Amino acid sequence: APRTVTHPGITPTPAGTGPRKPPLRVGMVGYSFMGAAHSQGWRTAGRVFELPLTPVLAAVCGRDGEAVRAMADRHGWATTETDWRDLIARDDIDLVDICTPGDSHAEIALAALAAGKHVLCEKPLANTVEEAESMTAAAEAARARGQLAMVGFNYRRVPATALARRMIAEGRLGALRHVRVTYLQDWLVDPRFPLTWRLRKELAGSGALGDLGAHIVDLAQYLAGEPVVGVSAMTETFVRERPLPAGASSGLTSSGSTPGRAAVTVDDAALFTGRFASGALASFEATRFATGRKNSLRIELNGERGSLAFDLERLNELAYHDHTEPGTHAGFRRILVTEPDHPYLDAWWPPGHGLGYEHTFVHQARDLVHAIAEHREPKPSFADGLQVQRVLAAVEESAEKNSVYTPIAV
Ligand code: SOE
Repeated sequence: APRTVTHPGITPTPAGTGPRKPPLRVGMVGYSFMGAAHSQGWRTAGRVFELPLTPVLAAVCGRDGEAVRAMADRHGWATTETDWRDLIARDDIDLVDICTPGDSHAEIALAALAAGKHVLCEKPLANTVEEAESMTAAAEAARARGQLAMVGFNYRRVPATALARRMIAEGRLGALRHVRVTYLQDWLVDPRFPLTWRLRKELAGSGALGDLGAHIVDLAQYLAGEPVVGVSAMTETFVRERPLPAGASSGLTSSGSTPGRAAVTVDDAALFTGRFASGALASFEATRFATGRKNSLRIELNGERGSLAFDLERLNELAYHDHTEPGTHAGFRRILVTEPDHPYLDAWWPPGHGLGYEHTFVHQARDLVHAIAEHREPKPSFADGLQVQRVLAAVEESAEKNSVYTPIAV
């Protein structure tokens, strides 16, 4: 039987109105939480933004044929595959979008690049520095052949964080002194929560560190415009054994458990301090045990001319303190990041109408399409993902050595 399943009623309709642009035919591997988020991105980008290429939801791949077909129907993918090798072998796919757990990122990305595809890979880029190095080397070789690769750190694409980057690049903070960043969730507090893939080192690479820490390291480096060059860290696994899960899950939700139990092999929380190349100091906290904190990513940057602060739970706002103003009325003020001259916002709703989490994936698709059409390296590149991976590895090394300061090669 043919393994490619075409869906009656779903044709790979290019999104968007206006004159038809050449298609960018996307094949996505993985169809759970991130697969759904990326689907929204690919489906919507060409409907909102004027794009040079039209994303086409050509194929989605997952091992469970029935489940992946249901996902394809729901999200508008034209065909399904049950083996990613078949997806990559297809000559009607231009870009492979990897939304699987970290243990398969390197293998799929290397095969996709070798097959001539562009690649988008979810964060963290890989589970180890070695894998990230081989992916980066392959991406650089592929770039010479006109193929491009990007890693999916979507929080760079919140309009408020993109505006923060613009303001920092304009020099509004002056020399940076402090970066303070936390990413707090609480979905693991219950010790009965089962041992899903996110709690197994061989699948996820690490725990809160790779899942949440990767985001805040990338965001801090992106906003600061420079790398972290050394860290001093502590990690902890508070609940060391958990029940085995009853069925498949996105890793974040419990689909019930079995009587069996096994060891948790990743960290529940990671705390570290870091030093930037310029000498600015940073503190990082990533945890799945901060009761009451659901998806709380906060970053504050203090420079000699001013400060900026962002909170993902109020993502349409950016707080700004201009320290050059007279002290009598200086202080943090709230910028509502909903205006047409703010990043990404000219294409959305009339001024004042806010955006949410899913829009970051639309912006990610938009930015990647532009980079591909304009033959520019997309950011964050695999090299940026590798740099984050080096920080994560240094955190683990430092934590193992009782927080000894661990330098990072940049
Ligand atoms: C779970 O901790 C998670 O879904 C992460 O995997 C995502 O990268 C983050 O954006 C939200 O939280």
